[in-house]
Amino acid sequence: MYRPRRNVVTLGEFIIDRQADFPYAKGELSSLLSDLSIAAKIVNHEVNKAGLVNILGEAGSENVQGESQKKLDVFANEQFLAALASGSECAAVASEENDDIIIFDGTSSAGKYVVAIDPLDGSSNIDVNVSIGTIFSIYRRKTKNMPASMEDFLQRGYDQVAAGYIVYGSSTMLVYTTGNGVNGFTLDPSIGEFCLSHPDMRMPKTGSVYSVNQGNFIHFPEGVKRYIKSCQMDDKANKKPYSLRYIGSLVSDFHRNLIKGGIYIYPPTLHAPKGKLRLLYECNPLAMIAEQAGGKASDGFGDILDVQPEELHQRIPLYIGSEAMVEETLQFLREFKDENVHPSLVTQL
Ligand code: P6P
Repeated sequence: MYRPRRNVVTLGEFIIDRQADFPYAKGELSSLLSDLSIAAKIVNHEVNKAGLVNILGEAGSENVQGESQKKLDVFANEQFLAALASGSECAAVASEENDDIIIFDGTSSAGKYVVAIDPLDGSSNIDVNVSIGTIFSIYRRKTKNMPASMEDFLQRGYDQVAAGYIVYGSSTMLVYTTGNGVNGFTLDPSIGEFCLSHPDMRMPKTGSVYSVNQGNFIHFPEGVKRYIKSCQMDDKANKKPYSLRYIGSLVSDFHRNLIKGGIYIYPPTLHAPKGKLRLLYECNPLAMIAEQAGGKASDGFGDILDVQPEELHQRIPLYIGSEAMVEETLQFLREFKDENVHPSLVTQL
C-alpha cells in the first residue's frame, strides 16, 4: 500500500516508489515513463495556447493513414520522438505519424524497450478547442545485440510492459499502468508536475453512456444495431435509455467511461471494413488500461490484447469499456452474426 509522505505525490516520486514492484527493473522503465511525461508537458503547453500562435490548421502534409496532418500533430510527434531519442531506454518508436518504425542510434540503440505511440489522437478537434490526447504502449524488445526491428513491435497486447494516455482537457491528466493497476495524475501548472489525483482507478462494471458515431449506423453489423437499439429502450430498471456521448476523441470518451462507466464502440463500417482505430498504438494500450481497471476490450470476437499484430498500422474494430456493457454487445454480435448484410449492400432502413 502506497503511503504518501505528504498530500502531493508527483509522478516521478510515484514511478520510483513503484519501481520496487519490478525486481528485475533497474530504473529503465521509470526513466522511460519520465521521458514521456516531459514531452507531455511540452505538448500540453502548445495545446493550451494553440489558438494564440500559428500552430493551428493543416500542416500541408498527410500521414501514412492518408489523413491530413495538423501542425500540432507534427509538433507533438516531434516532441515525443525527441524525448524518447534523448533518453537511453527506448531503441525504436512506431508512431501514427510515421510510415515506418524509427530506429534510434547511439546509446538508445541498446535500449531495452520500444514504444508505439499516437502522439495526438483526435486532432480534427484541435481547431475547435475540443479535448485531444496522446496514447502510448511500451514493449520490452525481443531482438538483442542488433538494431530494433518490426519484430519488436508486432507483439500481442498482453505482452505490453506499460501503457498510458495523456488527455489534454479541462485539466491535463496522465493515466498509466505497468500491470499493477491504473493510476491517474493531474498536471499542476503552478509547479509543472503531474500529481497523483486518481489512485487505483477502477472502471465501473456497468454504466449508462455509450459512445459511437451513429452517422455510420446503416453500415454497422446487425448485432451493433441491435445493441444500440437496446441502449435506446425505455427501461428504467436498467437505467435505459442510456445517454449517447461521442466527442470524436477516443482518449476523451475512454477517459470519461473509465471514471463513470460506459462503452466506446468503433465497429466495422463501409469505409472502414476492419474498423478505424489502430491496434498497436490506440487499441492495445487502452485495452491494457481497461483490463487493469476491471473493464474489457474486444474486437468483436476475442480480447484485443490477444490479437497477434501483423502490420504496424493495422486497424481493428474496438468495443471497450465497462465489462457488462462490452459483454452485452458481444452477446448481440454472436446472436445476430448471420444477419450481417455486407455494408455495400445495405439498403436504407
Ligand atoms: P469518426 C480520431 O480521428 C479517432 O481516431 C478517435 O479519436 C475518434 O474516436 C474517432 O477517430 C472518430 O472517428 O469516424 O467517428 O470521425
